[in-house]
Amino acid sequence: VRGWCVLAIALAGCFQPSPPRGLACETECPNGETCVDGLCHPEGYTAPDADPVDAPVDGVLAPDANLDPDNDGILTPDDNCPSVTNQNQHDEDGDKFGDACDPCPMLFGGDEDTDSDGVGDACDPQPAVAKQHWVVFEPFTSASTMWNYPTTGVVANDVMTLTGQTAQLKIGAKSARIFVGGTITNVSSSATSHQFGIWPDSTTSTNQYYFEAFDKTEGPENGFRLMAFDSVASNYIKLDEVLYVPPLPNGAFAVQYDYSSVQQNVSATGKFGSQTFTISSGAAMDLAIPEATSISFGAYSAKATIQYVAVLESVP
Ligand SMILES: [Ca+2]
Ligand SMILES: [Ca+2]
Ligand SMILES: [Ca+2]
Repeated sequence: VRGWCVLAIALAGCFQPSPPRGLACETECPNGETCVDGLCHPEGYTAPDADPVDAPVDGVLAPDANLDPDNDGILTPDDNCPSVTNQNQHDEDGDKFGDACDPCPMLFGGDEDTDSDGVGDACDPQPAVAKQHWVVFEPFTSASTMWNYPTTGVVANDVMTLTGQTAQLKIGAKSARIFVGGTITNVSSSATSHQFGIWPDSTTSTNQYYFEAFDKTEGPENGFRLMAFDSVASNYIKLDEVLYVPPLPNGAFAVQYDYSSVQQNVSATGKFGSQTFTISSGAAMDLAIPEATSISFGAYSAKATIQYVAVLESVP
């Protein structure tokens, strides 16, 4: 009988001298553990304070510095990013998460972050691969030294307004997803061409791969397009396009432009007014896509009222 019992213990652990960790106990727990509030815990464990000192008392906040752990002057119960310093509390998409801690700051909801890389699934080129991070989210609450503006005053009232102008964001990336959104209107009914574009620039190469919405009334070139510019041959190469009837569709617009010098491809998706598009360069080309060292945004014979620009980078 004894032999059977020893064998049974070895195989199935049928004998337990005291309750296992995390299970109910009265006083007794395994060696190295202690019984607290009816459960076994590692020794040294203390029960959480049932009545934290910083809890509101009769509707009045206790004078405790812990209520503002990020020191932005906004007490935690009212802070839309309780652990990130964000004094302006700006919330671009109005989803109650401040831009500073919102994993997808320009899209209401969509904040699940499956791979926990800080970029919400709805914004993430690889939602199940933790390789992304936000480089910048720009809600235009104030002028920023990260930009070269065409004129002073283009940033006001939480937007950047470009009318026949280009603004340059002084950041780069090897592999980036660029978001821009706002509203667009054509400025002159007599203009024969309208354009909105995103031009990643490079200090190491004069090759350019850009997105544009472009139309010319005298020509057949109307559409949302991905273009390459070969500066050596002074040659423009159309990579892909979705046509629209000119002029440039007005109304709300949003563009998501993927630019990769690592994968050697570009693609874009978005909408202008009711016109949507999805375009892609496809396979790598002979004309190398350079690492972007800055990113320009421009509107011509059109007024772009830009509410946000955001850039995330994928680490190879
Ligand atoms: Ca905060
Ligand atoms: Ca938000
Ligand atoms: Ca993610």
